[in-house]
Amino acid sequence: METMQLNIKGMTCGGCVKSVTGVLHKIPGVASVEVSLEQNRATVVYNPAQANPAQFKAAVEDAGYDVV
Ligand SMILES: [Cu+2]
Repeated sequence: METMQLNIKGMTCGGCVKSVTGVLHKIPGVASVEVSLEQNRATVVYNPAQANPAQFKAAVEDAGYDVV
């Protein structure tokens, strides 16, 4: 397992945290997701054989947020 952090722009409330968490969790190979609204950050634990950071960025952007 590997851990990576995404800096996310555009989250304003608990609903945003939920949707970001949800889209990241849906990606096969993602083991855990922790999203901090205060820090504008998502911490993703994933299996690098199944998932890669480019997918995380795309999923968050598809949900309507920016990855910086
Ligand atoms: Cu929101």
